[in-house]
Amino acid sequence: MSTIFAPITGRGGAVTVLRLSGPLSVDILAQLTKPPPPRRAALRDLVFCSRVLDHALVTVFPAPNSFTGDDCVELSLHGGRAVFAAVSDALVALGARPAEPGEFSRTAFANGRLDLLQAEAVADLIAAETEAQRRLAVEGADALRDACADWRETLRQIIAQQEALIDFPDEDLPPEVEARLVAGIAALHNRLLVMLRNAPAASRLREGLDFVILGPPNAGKSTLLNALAGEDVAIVSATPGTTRDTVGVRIDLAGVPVHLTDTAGLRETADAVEAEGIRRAQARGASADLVIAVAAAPNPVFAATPPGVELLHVITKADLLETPPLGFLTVSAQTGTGMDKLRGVLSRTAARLTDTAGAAALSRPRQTACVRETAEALARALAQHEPELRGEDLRAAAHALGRLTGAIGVEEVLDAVFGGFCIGK
Ligand SMILES: Nc1nc2c(ncn2[C@@H]2O[C@H](COP(=O)(O)OP(=O)(O)OP(=O)(O)O)[C@@H](O)[C@H]2O)c(=O)[nH]1
Ligand SMILES: [Mg+2]
Repeated sequence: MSTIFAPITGRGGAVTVLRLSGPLSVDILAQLTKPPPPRRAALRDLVFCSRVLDHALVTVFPAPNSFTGDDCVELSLHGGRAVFAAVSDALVALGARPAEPGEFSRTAFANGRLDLLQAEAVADLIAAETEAQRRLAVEGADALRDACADWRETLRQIIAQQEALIDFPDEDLPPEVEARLVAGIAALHNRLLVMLRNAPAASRLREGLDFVILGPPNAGKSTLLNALAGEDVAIVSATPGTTRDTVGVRIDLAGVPVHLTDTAGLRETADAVEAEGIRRAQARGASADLVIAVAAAPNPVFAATPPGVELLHVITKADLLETPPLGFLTVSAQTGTGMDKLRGVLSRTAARLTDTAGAAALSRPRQTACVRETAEALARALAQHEPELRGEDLRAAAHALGRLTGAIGVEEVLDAVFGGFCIGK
């Protein structure tokens, strides 16, 4: 087993914490300085080849009570590339190697310190940009682990009843035993279906929503994007056809992360570059969670929008109107009229599209796939009248469910989960 190291703090700070994990950790530390007693932070000079590398705060976490479950050493070094490079070189010379992305978490998983749902939740928490994402990572993941433990226990009991059904001859068993078993499978199947229905909302919250502004040239799209972003992101000018490429910005709508995109004005054009911009605008619109279709006062004409996408019609340049038309959201990005109302409508839409009804949430494709496979195996079990064959389907369900937490570890699942982590996790 190798001894690995990586920084566990971001670059650019006054301090970089470097974690060393594996069987040689304490020996390596002993060659740089006198190791302090376990779990006691001590200030030490790190000396290698008679050179002082840094004055660092050093802590030793003996196995198994460490992040990875192996012996760990944490060095709080002074920030900066040179210190980190010098200490890294010394660690390599003493037998350690740089950790792969996600390798600390993977080791923690292998040592039973984390299950896969917890590891994914840690990654999500580190990546969370908004309050709703933070809550999904903390509360959603806890609720999902509880639900998962509950499903596994229910399935274990169902499988035990099923075994009993096979082991005892027909005449010994009252008929309601089988009826109860089938009802139990159906109830569990239903609970999984409810969870699967909420999955798109949870995954949209994890990844962020995609809102796209579409409309004719000069309708005030770029001005609207800048006003909603609160910064000058896109170029605004009185010349129609100013925006050519799509311009995106991340905004936070009441805790939900939204990627807001400004696009080229939609019109017939002979200009090849503008035509490509319009093609991109339509493509972005077609895959959006919401298209904000804009048209400018005083004569608003909306451009054709992609079919099958949720639409919000907004009339811009309200300051050029005497009386706003009824039934339309009317805003002026220039004077601010109607902007609060628009923000409110957008926030409510974002909240609705990411609403998991407070339930435990499957936010990753991997999790959804495990639960879908489990539900499919249960559906097959329900359609099965031969107890032996039903037993097969139930075992397949248990296997698929086991992969959700990693209780049944399959190498490629582990690679997929931990490969998406960054170095130092
Ligand atoms: N009076 C008024 N003018 C506006 C408003 N919003 C934008 N404008 C003006 O309308 C013109 C076009 O604005 P843009 O935001 O560049 O419009 P666009 O839809 O992005 O245009 P293209 O990129 O060419 O498609 C500019 O001169 C803006 O100053 C508004 O609320 N009121
Ligand atoms: Mg523009």
